[in-house]
Amino acid sequence: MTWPLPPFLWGVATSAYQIEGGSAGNDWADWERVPGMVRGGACAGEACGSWDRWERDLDRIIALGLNAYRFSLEWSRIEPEEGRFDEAALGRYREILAGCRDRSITPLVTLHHFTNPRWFLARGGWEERGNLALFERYARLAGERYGDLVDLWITVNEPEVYGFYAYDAGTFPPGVRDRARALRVIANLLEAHGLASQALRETDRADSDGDGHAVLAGAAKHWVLFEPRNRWSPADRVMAVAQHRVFNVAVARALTGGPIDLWIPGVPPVRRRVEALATASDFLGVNYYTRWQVGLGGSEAMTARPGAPVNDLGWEIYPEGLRIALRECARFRLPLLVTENGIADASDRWRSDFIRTSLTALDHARAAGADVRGYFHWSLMDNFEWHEGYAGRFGLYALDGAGPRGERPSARVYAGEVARRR
Ligand code: IFM
Repeated sequence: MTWPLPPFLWGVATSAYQIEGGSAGNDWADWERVPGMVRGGACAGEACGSWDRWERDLDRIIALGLNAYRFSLEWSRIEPEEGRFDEAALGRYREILAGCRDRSITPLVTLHHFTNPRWFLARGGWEERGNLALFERYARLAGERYGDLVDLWITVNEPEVYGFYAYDAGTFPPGVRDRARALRVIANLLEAHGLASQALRETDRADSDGDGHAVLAGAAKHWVLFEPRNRWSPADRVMAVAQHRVFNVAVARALTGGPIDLWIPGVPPVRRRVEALATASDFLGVNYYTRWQVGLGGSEAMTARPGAPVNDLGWEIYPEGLRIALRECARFRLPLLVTENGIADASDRWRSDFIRTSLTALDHARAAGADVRGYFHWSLMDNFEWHEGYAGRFGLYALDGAGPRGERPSARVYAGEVARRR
C-alpha cells in the first residue's frame, strides 16, 4: 500500500488500564485482587488519574514538543455489559480525541491493550473463535464514533505477549498454563486484527487530516531479540531460533498479510489462512525493549546477558538493538511505526542515554532503508505495569512527583532529541 509521507510522528504511548484509574469492569480489576498475582499486592487503583486528568497528559505531550499520542480505548468502559454501550464513556474518549486535534496532536488509537471486559472473558474470551464477532462489533462502533477524529488505528497490542502471558506463563488473567491454548488464543487475536481492520475500513470513512486516507491500520508487535545462552550449544541455538520463529516471525508474517502458522515443538500447530488478514495492515507497529538469552539449562526461561546492565525489571539495557529489530521488521515490506520503546528506570539513571542511543539506532535503521514513520516512547508517565505492579517505572514523568511537575530530567533529553530531528 502507498502511504503518503506525513510529518514523522514523534510521540509517547500509554494504555487505558495502565493510566486511567477507576476501571472496575475488566478481567484485570478482578485478577489484581487475587493474592500473589501482582508484585507487592499492588492494584492499578487510581493509576495516573488520566480518566479525569487527560488534559494534563495532553499538555505534557505539548510541553515535550511532540506531535503524536498513542493511547487505548478501554473496551469495558465502552461496553460494560454485552451489547450495552455507555454514552458517557464514549463521550469522554471523544473529548480526549478532540483535545488531541485541538493541540495538533495526531492520535494513534489502540482498540485492545491486554484488558478484556469481564463479560467477554466469562464467554470464553479469546479462546472462542465465535467471540471474534464481539470484538468486530466494538471496532465498528469505534470507527463510527471516532472516524472523523482518528485515521491511525492499532487493532490489537502484542497478541503474542497476551497469548503467552495469559495462557502459557499464567501471569495475566485468566492465568492458564497450557501452551496449546496459548497458540489458539494468539491465532484468534491475529484473526481479530483482520476483522477489526476490515470493520474500521467500512465504518471510518472520514479523512481527518486530509492525506487521502481515512484509515491506516496496524497491530503492535513486541519484537524480542533472542540469542542462545551458550552459543556453542546446539540445543540453545535451536531454542533461540525456534522462539524467534514463533514469537516474532510467525506473528509478524500473519499481521502483514501471510497465513497464520503457529508452531512449537510438542504442541499441535495452529494453521489457517484468514482472508481478512491479507489486506489488514497498512503498517507494522514495533514494540522494542530488550534482548533475551534462551536455552535449555537454568531455572529461568529467559535471562539477561551475564554482566550486562539491566533495568529495574532485570531486562538487559540494549537500546542499540532497536536497529536490529527495525532491520528485521523491514523484511515484512510495510511501513513501520515504533509503537513502544522505553526503559524501567525509577532513578532516571539510564533513561537519557537509552533515549539518545535508541534514537541513533532509529536514525541508522532509516538511513539503511527501513521505512519508519514514527517513534512513540513508552511511556509518558509511570503507570501500572501489569503483574509487576508499580515496580516498573517507565515514565518520562514520575508518578509521585520527582522534579518540577513530576518531569524527569530524561524528559528534557527526549524533547531535545526530537527537536533536533523535527
Ligand atoms: O507496559 C507494557 C505495555 O503495556 C505493553 N508493552 C510493554 C510495556 C512494558 O512492559
